[in-house]
Amino acid sequence: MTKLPFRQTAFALLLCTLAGSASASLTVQVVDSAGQPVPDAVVYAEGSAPLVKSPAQVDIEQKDKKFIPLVTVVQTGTAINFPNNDTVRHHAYSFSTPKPFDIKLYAGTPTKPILFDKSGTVVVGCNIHDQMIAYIQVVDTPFFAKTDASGKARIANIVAGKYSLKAWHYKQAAGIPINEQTITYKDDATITVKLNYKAG
Ligand SMILES: [Cu+2]
Repeated sequence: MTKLPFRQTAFALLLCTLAGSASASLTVQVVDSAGQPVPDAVVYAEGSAPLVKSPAQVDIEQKDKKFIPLVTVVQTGTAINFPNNDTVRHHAYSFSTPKPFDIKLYAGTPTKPILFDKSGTVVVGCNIHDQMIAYIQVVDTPFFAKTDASGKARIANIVAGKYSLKAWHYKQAAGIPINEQTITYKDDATITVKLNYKAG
């Protein structure tokens, strides 16, 4: 094997490190008590790793008299816009403790986004259309994801460490504690979380 000059060796090592961190992820499969995959569940890993602030700009739009998406997960400190893409006006509000708010009857995008600065569940409704509902899970960690139709969520760019892995679903009755387990994450892994109730 040809010996690489130091600089090239260092560069190759750097590339390997970057490739490694880019691909590392934790996949979480969420099933309910009947073993059925649960879509739209929120999973998040709380640990002692230094927190990176996610500067993401998040939208919950209103279209066809629905909030889209139904479920949103954000890190504490994230601002969310509520653009109205319908021709009718909406009035988005919440009474939830982490962030009560009220965006009175409006069209288009409200001038100011709402800042979600405390963790917890925020249920959003529309004062005009009773059927409209959205759920926001605000979490104190940058390591979070939402399950897809097959009940799988991929937490990307999670770093090695010990975590409390939590799972929350909007159909879980108030008062049911959030599903929680302690995990040690090292490298790419898949973990199954079983909720203690039937989601379907
Ligand atoms: Cu409405």
